[in-house]
Formats: sequence, C-alpha cells, structure tokens
Amino acid sequence: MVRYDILQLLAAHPEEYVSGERISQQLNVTRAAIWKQIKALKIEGFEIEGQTKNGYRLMKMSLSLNEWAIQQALTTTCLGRTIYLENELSSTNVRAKELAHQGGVHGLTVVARYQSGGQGRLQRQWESPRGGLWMSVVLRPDLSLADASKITLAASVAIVDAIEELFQLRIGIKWPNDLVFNGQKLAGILGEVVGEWNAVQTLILGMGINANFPRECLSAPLNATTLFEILGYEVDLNILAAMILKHLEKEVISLENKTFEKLRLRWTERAVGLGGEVKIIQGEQIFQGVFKGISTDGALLLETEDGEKSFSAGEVQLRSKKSEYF
Ligand code: BT5
Repeated sequence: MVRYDILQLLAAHPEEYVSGERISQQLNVTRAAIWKQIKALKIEGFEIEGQTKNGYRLMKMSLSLNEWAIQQALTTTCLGRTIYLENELSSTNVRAKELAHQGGVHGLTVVARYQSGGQGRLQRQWESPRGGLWMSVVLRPDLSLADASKITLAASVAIVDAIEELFQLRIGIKWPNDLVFNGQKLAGILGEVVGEWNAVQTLILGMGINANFPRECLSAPLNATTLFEILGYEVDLNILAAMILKHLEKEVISLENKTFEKLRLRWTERAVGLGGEVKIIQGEQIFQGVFKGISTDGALLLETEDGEKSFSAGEVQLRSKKSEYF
C-alpha cells in the first residue's frame, strides 16, 4: 500500500524532513497523491509535520491499532507475522477459527478495533469498546492436548510480562486466567481448542485487554478497570500487541521444550489469593480450602479438610471467601 510505503520512508528518516520530490521519485507517485495519503495517515493517528520548503517528517507514531505499525514493532518469528486487522468484528476468536479452518498458519493473528459480540468463557459476553486490544492468535504448537491446555496459563504470564516491561505495572493473575489490578479485571483470556490439523493441535487464543478507554465505557456492574484508568494516559496499542506476542511466542516455545516448571513458578508468583481461603464452585458442589498453587499439569491445587484436591480450568470457578477478585 502506497500509504505505508510513504510511512516507511518517513520512519527511515526520523530526524529529518523528506521532500515531496524525493518521495514522489522513490515511490513513483504524484505530489497530490502523497498529500492525500499523508492526510489519511494523520487521520489514522500518525503525527506528520509538513513544511512547504522541506517536506514531511514523522513526529509520532499512531497509538491506535495499525497493521503496519504492529509489523514494525514485531520481534517474533511466527506470531503476528500474518496479521488481519479489522475495524469491527463480531469476535476475533470466531474470525480466527474460520481462518484456522481455511488453513491459517501457526501464529496467524486477528485484531479488531471493536467487537460487537466479544466472547468470554462459558458463553459469557466480553464487552469490547473501541480503544481496547482485542486479539486472537491461531496456534498450532507441537504439544499434546494436555500440554496445549497450559497455553492459557502461558498467555496470562505473557500479558503480565508485557505490561510490566512496557509500563512497570504489576498485574495479578486470578486463576485460571483473569488479569487483575487492585482486585479489578483488566484483561481476560479465552483459549479454545479447535481440533487437530496434521496431527498437531490447533488452538485459538483470544486475549482482551481493556486499554485506551475510561472505565465508564464498560457497564457499571462490572468489576473492571482499564490501562487508561490506571496509567492516566493512552498507550501505544501496536507496541502492546507486539510485546504480548513476543512474550507469548517465548512461552509457547518453552512449553514445546517441555519446560513447564519455569512457567508454573512465574504464574504462581503473580497468582492472587494464593495461600488464602478460597471456594471452588464446581457445578452444584462447593469446595473450601487453601489455595496452594497449580500442579505440574496446570490444575489448581486446593488443600481441603479431606486432603489435597486438584481442579482443572473450565469446569470450576474460584471465589475468595470475601469478594470475587480477592
Ligand atoms: C474472559 O472470560 O475473561 C475471556 C475474555 C476474552 C476476550 C477476548 S477479546 C479477543 C477475543 N475475542 C473474543 O470474542 N474473546 C476474546 P470470562 O472469564 O468468562 O469473563 C467474562 C466476564 O467478565 C463477563 O461475564 C463479565 O462479568 C466480565 N466482563 C465482560 N467484559 C469485560 C471487560 N471488558 N472487562 C472486564 N470484565 C469484563
């Protein structure tokens, strides 16, 4: 796309103005076309200064989601290398599933600026206003089904690490995969297994991060927060997406190398409610006990009066005795 060729050229010369003549010659486009594309880039959120005498200079990248900017920020080998960014989707998980069925490769990523039918686990809804990061990745890792289920734990750690690296913010993980700050939900993860593909398991990993919008954009009863609320400024969603994909790729590779222990420890370090009294709701049954951590197969360990019990994600809900998020 000419627009991004122009941007590429400007980005390659961050300290200087690039003349319209030079852009025109290098990209074989008219001066009028350049002006039109620069205008479009500004609407996309890129800050570009134009000087009649000197030409154009890229002053600031766009904080809004942009395919080109994500590609620029990516440091991964596979994840996000094929990327689809849509202005609006019902759900990125649904779209990613369709693309996976059509043969989408390992690492294929779908991002939407807005979801009209964002999905949570167990048919719950996920509110997805503009300004959030709604992203799903198709993963075809070299893992058994049992190990593949640990990928949602890996995603929690990846998001926590990305947010810490970028904003020096410490996020907690509420088992199995809610990310919370001061007891309020900041992000959620929806992992779905969509079956085998050449004997390799295919997963769709959906990640939703409440980023650049105020808390009021979510319905009032939710116990939720957003990065904007916490940090007081808008973050670069492209860099955030790329950073999460970087950490996620690392975690997936380390799971493939059978090194779950490190992930288990990293996860445990961030777990909220650890060592405390919790309730586990499994259908009609309620178990009480002390939350001891997660086992080597990723199950939650609960010390009850009748001894240690383990619960795998999906079938149970975790509650503190006091509140939903401790
Ligand atoms: C989750 O489910 O937390 C998984 C959320 C995954 C969302 C991503 S966005 C990209 C991809 N595409 C999708 O369609 N989904 C994934 P669960 O643990 O079931 O939590 C759902 C519950 O969280 C809801 O019932 C609400 O109570 C609450 N909730 C809904 N929207 C929220 C939001 N934006 N922030 C915080 N809490 C929310």
